[in-house]
Amino acid sequence: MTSVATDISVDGQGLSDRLAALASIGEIEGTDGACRLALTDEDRDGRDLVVTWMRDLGMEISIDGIGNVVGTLAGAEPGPPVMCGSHIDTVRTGGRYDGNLGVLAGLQVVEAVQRAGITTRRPLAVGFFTDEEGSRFPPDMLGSLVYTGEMPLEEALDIVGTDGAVVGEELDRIGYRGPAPCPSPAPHAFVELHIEQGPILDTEDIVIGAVTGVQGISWTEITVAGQSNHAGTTPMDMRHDAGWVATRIAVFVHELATEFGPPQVCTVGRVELHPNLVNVVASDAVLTVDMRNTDDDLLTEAENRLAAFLEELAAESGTGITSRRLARFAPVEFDPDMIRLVEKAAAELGFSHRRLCSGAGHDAQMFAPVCPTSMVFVPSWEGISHNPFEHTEPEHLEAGANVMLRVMLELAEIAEASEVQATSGATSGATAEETAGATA
Ligand code: HGY
Ligand code: MN
Ligand code: MN
Repeated sequence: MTSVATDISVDGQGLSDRLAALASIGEIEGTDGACRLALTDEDRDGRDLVVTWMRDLGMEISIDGIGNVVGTLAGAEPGPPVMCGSHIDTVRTGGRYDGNLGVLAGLQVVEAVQRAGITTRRPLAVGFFTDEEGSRFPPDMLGSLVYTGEMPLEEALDIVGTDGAVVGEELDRIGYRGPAPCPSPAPHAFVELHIEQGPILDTEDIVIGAVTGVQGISWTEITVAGQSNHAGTTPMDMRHDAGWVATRIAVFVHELATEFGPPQVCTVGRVELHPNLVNVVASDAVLTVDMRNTDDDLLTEAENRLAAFLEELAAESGTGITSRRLARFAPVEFDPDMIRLVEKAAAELGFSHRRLCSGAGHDAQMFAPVCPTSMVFVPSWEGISHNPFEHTEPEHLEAGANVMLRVMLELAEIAEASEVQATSGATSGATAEETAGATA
């Protein structure tokens, strides 16, 4: 078994070309971004394109009952693969790189391995997981939740989306309810390349993030039942105004985040009023609250403070307020050896790097309990994401993919190599300006 480090690298231009081709599906006019909400026709078309690329690479395709797709390149020996992957569904204001980068960089890794005539001991796998965004069908990371056994398949198939569609019916409609059983066997290891989606790497001018974990996530949907009334004739003290209540909730959670301080964040991202007319006091409101913190106790405290506020507000406003949890994930820590592997690969390739915790949720957090897992981050320009103007420099995309390639080769081990130029094994390039293992 050849275990020397190799100096193979991915085709950076090929990666950018595939990202552009995928972004053309559901493209958002005048931007680099795309809208491919989970299980829509655009998602189906994106899936078809990536499956075609996987087949062109000679990968064996597996589609499971929730529509997760995994392409596998055989290794010299059978057994659990070294897996990379992410998602190709987007939010409505999706950027070109969120999720897509981790999947398409995986295909570049496979291509580079084939080009170099390398056979790895373990199989290599690239996956894309259904409905990672969760914005149409909550919770987020739905596909990887089912893949790793955290949610029963039947429960996931029954989920009703924000538009009233049902997951199982939409999977059937787009032809992606596959035969592979859920949950799936755990991979040997899992690594996800992703844009940071926050400002840290960009601000500090650092190329690679060795991700230590993911912060806790809490999504709540709140329904307010008031009374529609005339906007002109109804005295203020006679109103049961769902619009006003929804606004009070948004102000409350914003002030709660300020009171707790970083890393606590709170977001009211969705508000629907009924009848939503200029001259009618709103009778109904449905809104969502997204709360996150790296500390699970603080996140629970924030949830409790919100619940108590809703009780007070219902009494004060004379409205009925109910809520339901859409998602709740405790903070996750990644495998220390995997984190070090990412740092080692970045250092060997001469990239500046630092540790940080992920503010966003990712499929990797679902794999952390079942196999050694970590993530590789690359910078997001101005920290912008979930925005069609999301941007990452091509050289950073390539850097991240090469770090992931090196991590995967280390984990999969090289069984045969026809054109490997063994390097001395010493680290090449500048020593990374490794900063202390601070987390965000
Ligand atoms: O919500 C998230 O953090 C991810 O984008 N699904
Ligand atoms: Mn993502
Ligand atoms: Mn996202």
